[in-house]
Amino acid sequence: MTKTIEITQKDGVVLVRLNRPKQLNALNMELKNEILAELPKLDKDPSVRCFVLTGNEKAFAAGGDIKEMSVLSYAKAAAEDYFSDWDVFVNMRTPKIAAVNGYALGGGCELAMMCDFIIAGEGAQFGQPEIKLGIIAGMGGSQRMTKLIGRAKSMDMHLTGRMMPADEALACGLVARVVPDDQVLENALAAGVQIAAYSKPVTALVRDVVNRADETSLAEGLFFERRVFHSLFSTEDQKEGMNAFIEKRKPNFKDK
Ligand code: DAK
Repeated sequence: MTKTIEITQKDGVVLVRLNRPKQLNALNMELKNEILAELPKLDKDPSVRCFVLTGNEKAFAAGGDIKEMSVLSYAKAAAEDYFSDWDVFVNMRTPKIAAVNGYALGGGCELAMMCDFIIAGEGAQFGQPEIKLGIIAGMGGSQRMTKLIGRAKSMDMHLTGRMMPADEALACGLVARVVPDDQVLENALAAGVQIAAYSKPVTALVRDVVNRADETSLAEGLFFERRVFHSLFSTEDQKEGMNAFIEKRKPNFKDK
């Protein structure tokens, strides 16, 4: 039984709701530990084909828990390599969608960016306001945001600590879709159901090849994509997908 997150599952999609509403879903250790205890198990479950991570109307998450962090020492942060364990979440191979309403600030913005893409409500606000607290982003914000929106805007966000509204986030590539606030979850779950119908090994490989673009040169990335592409012609799901198209029916993927 989890306390700081709620997990429900339907049609192959696991909905993970951050559940510390009084603290605007600030990410404390308990919440991180619950995510890292529960989600990797589900990641390995063949019936789980997509995650949707969400908060509530007011906040996706307003950052790391400032009260908890206020007493942290350098020695502890360094010795325990604070927050490197979020990599376990990032490296889960099942696709993850962030459904963002309200604030996604600091660690909240970073958590959204750890997902494969973000669907935001019109009233969503993104930001890396750590500078106001005398720290910097520590869960990947300076790196992931820079890759997503470029150096100029990322510097602006990290140096001023301002909030970025959803329309700007869409225009600069931080988010994939902006929809009316009351349609965010519905939209994200529909995308999840769509992804859930595809071959699970293939959706995992899509993540691998797209993520490779961040890590390598164009030539190496193209080489990697081609090799993965070739390998898929050894699968039953490739035959099923193409035969279904030719026979004008829905494919029934078997993850083989
Ligand atoms: N932590 C703890 N509590 C928070 C919180 C947070 N990040 N954000 C909000 N709350 C709490 C408030 O304290 C308040 O609690 P009570 O006073 O009622 O007990 C309640 O949530 C409602 O907040 P407000 O009263 O402030 O609500 P407003 O609507 O007036 O304002 C706001 C909403 C989002 C503008 C405001 O709450 C705000 O500015 N919050 C802080 C945003 C922020 O600075 N976030 C960045 C946190 S720093 C690290 C890795 C990562 C990180 C750190 C270290 N290592 C590797 C070591 C991450 C750091 C961060 O994310």
